[in-house]
Amino acid sequence: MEKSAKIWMNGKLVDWDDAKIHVLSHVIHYGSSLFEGLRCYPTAKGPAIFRLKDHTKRLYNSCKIYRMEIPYSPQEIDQAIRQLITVNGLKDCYIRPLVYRGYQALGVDPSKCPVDVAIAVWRWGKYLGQEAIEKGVPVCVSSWSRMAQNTFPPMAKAGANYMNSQLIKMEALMDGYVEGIALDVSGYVSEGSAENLFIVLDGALLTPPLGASILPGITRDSIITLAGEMGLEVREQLIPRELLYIADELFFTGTAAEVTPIRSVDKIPVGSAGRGPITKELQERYFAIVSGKAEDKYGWLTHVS
Ligand code: PPE
Repeated sequence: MEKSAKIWMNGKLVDWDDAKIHVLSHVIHYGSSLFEGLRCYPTAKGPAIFRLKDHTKRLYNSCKIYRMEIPYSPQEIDQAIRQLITVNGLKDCYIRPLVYRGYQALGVDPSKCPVDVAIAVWRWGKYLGQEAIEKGVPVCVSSWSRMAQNTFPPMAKAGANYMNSQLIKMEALMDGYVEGIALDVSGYVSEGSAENLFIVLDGALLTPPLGASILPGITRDSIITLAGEMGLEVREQLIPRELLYIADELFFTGTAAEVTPIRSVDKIPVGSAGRGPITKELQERYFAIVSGKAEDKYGWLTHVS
């Protein structure tokens, strides 16, 4: 990965190579971390963070679910992110805020361990490859299911949930795909290892509901809004696996993946096996907003300075 100069740790700016924690920190043993992922894009008015307040809100929600109190206000976190981007001199970066149970005592009960906060920023290119945005990616349906809703709450963006994501991703890569789509424990379509999923079918846009073990994606929410602007009917509904094979278009959304078309599922071509017209139009609207080229009607951009 491309190193930056500084990382924010518990209110201090430390050198990238010195941003270390103790090996007996609670998080390392029991996965007790909650995190976010945002992107900052270059615009004509300087670098702008996409949906900063919504990401910070989701971080607080994730921590609330796990009874973790963040020792900073949301305003302090937002300010720290902006300061960090400026200090590192970045225009275009990925932002990773992380809240975790630190070093004090081992044992499952986290209550004795401090709640530590770190924020890192670095340059991160196209998540699923350079070509993916135009040509789409080949994916499979994973043999792994997403965790059941009453096991690891999927609405919390917890580090531990990504053990499930890793199984999905590794299997997909080993089998020659770029990504895997997981079903939920009832057999309905859930999401990719790190992306939400949309289906275009007969001119309507379908996406799994919150109860299908998905992360409530902020890109997902943005796409639902942009689809509404285009006059598309959007339905959050349970999606049977076979709809993936007969969809007109399919695409992933996520901060890292942005809007990435899917060109095949289990080697069955999706539509014309490339980027479909509705996907393309949604992509264009999305990229126009994040880059400040389209009017920021919803107040989604926060300028760094
Ligand atoms: N589902 C999962 C499981 C997920 O991890 C992400 C984001 C999404 C959906 C989309 O959410 P949003 O970014 O709010 O639209 N995954 C983040 C982490 C990726 C990583 O490899 O790390 C991301 O895209 O930043």
